[in-house]
Amino acid sequence: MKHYATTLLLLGLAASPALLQAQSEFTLVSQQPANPENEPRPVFPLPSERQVKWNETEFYAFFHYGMNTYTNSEWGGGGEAETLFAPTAKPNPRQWLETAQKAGMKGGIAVVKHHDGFCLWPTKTTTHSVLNGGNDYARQTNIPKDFADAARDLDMKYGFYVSPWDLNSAYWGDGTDNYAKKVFLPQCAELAEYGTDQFEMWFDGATGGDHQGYYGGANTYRTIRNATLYYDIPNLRDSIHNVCPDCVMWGVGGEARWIGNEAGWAGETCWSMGSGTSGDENGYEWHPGESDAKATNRGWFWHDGESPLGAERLFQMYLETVGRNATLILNIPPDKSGHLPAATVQRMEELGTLLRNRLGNDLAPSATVTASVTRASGQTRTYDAANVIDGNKDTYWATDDGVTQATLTFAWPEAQTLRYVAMMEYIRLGQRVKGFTIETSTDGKTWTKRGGSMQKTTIGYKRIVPLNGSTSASYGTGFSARYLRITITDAKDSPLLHTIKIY
Ligand code: FUL
Repeated sequence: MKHYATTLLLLGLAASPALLQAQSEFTLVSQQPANPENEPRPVFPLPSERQVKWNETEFYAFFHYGMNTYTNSEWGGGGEAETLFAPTAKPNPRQWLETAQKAGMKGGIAVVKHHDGFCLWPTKTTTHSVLNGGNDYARQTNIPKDFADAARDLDMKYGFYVSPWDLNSAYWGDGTDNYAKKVFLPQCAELAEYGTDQFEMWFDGATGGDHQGYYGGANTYRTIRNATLYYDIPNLRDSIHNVCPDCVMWGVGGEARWIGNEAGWAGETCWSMGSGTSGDENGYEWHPGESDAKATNRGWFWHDGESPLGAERLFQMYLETVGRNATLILNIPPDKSGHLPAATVQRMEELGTLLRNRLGNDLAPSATVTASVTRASGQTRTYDAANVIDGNKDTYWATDDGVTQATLTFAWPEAQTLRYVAMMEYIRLGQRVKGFTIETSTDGKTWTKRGGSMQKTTIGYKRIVPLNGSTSASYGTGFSARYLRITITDAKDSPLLHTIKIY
């Protein structure tokens, strides 16, 4: 009866001109666009081009240097006399970046203004700057210029930390929009002039509160309610992107997120959407994680007597951040001479050696790789398993749309000693993988699961799995095997992997 009534209703509707019109529109919408390359359908949200490039920077340095270096402080109050800034030598950003490069880092972010408001460049926006510093080295200091020049010379990425909170400025938190208009946006514009090739501007989200500030002599406590509105972030983001198209606006800027701790770890499950250590599988915006961590045992700024953490601990941080779909910005503070101390330089060299020795000799290209399922080729491109070992990040292995389980098997003619597997998704079409396993075998018949009790869920931009399941003692003796099998057990849609490296 119900079926009969529905049929009548449909017949009646079919005669209506409105429905005919709707039907023809529907037909148009449902026509599939030509897809000669048989490219997989995207899984939204997608990253912007600048976010992809930013992710490729992976591991970079943070350099906290400024007024606090000379006052043994972490958060100055903003009323410090400019003359207290008095480097004992000419600050040397080139040495900072050279050291970072030795550690295997691809770039760095220099703090050029911290919350105390003291500017490390000859700004026109305030007198609280190097121009009124305590000696000739101070007055000749221009960190953004020297930093950008050195980075270009060394072929490294660079960017600046410019604190939106400003404990020196009379305007900050005064109930008007003067601060954004007269100080903060002009400062960002000045900094953009030091190079259109910046990869990140770092904006901390501090909103004032229970820390007393100078605020132009008011010596009081101030708070703002909404950082995004107060700093006019949408406007700032557009203006910076007009000048620096690849510059990701971190933090309040909204294009990359804080990983939720300062201890150098991301969640084993880590989505590039949402917030915090694990992100959100269903987040509606691409918002990848960056982990800011200290390589020394005290504050962000240099304090006499401090020392760098051990290379093994730093390597563990690397595995728990870069190896878990986050970037790692590792802080190495210059001392009062404006140089990195010898102990820091040595530790960074040790870290670089560990990274090269452990994650530098990829065994995957010497294997034959086969997939249980492979997407049909397009006119000029394939989606074959071999794409994951061709050294090209633009070619990837894929299954057909909707096929979310598949295996990739690596086979070597001789047994290998295996310790780590690094996998990378083709994130331009979205983050997809939700579950995987890794197994090894000596005969291709009996398989043993590897990676201990670690969650084998997300991959994202990059996931590195220590096969012994430990990030703190990951190297060990390794596992002897002729075969390694990766099984994608669950994904939002066809898994797309562009690179797999096996060490
Ligand atoms: C925080 C700041 O308050 C710290 O001083 C430091 O700069 C850190 C990296 O970000 O939000």
